[in-house]
Amino acid sequence: MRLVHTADLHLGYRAYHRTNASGINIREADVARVFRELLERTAKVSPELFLIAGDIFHTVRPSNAAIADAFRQFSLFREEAPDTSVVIIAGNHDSPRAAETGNILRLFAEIPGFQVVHQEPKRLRFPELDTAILCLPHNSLFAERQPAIEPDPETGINILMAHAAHENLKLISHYGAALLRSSDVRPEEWTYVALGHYHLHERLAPNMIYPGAIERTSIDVWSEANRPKGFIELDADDGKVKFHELQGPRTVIDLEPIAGRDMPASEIDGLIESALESVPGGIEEKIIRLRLFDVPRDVYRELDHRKVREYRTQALHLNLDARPPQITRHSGSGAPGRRLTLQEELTEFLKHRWKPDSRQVDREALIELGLRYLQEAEEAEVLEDRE
Ligand SMILES: [Mn+2]
Repeated sequence: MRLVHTADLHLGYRAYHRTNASGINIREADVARVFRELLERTAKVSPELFLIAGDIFHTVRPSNAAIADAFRQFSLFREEAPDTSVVIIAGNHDSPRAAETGNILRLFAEIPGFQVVHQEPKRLRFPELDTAILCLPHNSLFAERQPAIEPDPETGINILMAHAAHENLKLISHYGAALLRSSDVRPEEWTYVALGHYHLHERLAPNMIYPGAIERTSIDVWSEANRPKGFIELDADDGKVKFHELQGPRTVIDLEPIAGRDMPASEIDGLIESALESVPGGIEEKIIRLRLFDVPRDVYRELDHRKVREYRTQALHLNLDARPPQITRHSGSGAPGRRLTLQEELTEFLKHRWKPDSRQVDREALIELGLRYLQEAEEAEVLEDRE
């Protein structure tokens, strides 16, 4: 029995306020294109099972266009791979907080061969494959009564599929996801553990894997620079795992920061130019960040901003992130002498120093909200153009 495992599609994701000739946000179009590549290549593999471990959509209420496109593509997939059973679970991005809101993912259960688990834990059985899949969507892990995470002794191939943050991940914050403890999930008891939520490809055990998101859609998109995107193929009979790299994701480059201490603006201009010119194949259509450390505001103002604007029109997105010299105030966090990013500062403050008036406040949700606002501000290029 062979299966394909993917997660974190984030259909409908948008960023940078740049549209293509059809008026569609370019990043949304990127995600849709890579989604098509994923389905075409999965159909070529023609597995018995196709598992999608949550975050199909970027938001609980995706646009009609994103819903219609997903439905169309999944229906085409059905025609291309009529013998593949598809199992979808909901993630934190596509699980409404109130159950009565209803989950848009249920729509896909209308397609023959598709099953969707979006709320309660559920074990799906495929007797002809001697396979059982225990599905743990995001909301199921917050239920008062926690599901027993145990394989089915009657079935030969047992698969666990969950959308959660495994505690062995080196994450700063889980951004509202459920935490999966090592003591709850013992991979040696399962044929395979198919995880979703973490956007980087990560193999926590030979048979316990995060495939990673199919495009670079994280709040901190720079954490996904230079890391391959792809999906997993598993041969459940011999345990062989193959990572298929996707070709379509847009290039994201986080350039080596420039240390601008005691430099005149002209010298920094030169370093910016050579850094951007060092990008293989040029900066055109790419997503690029270049950090300038220890550049005082008056020096920053003197940079050649006309040139910078030119670079900005060539790249899809250029984040020229200048930080004035400042002594790190929070000892123990971050590298010595390095100023915290706004994102880090916000997370650190809300996590450790801020005392809420009410116990009702969901700290993780607030951090996520704050980070999202910062991202939106960054997308509007407000933060970049502080001159
Ligand atoms: Mn996700």
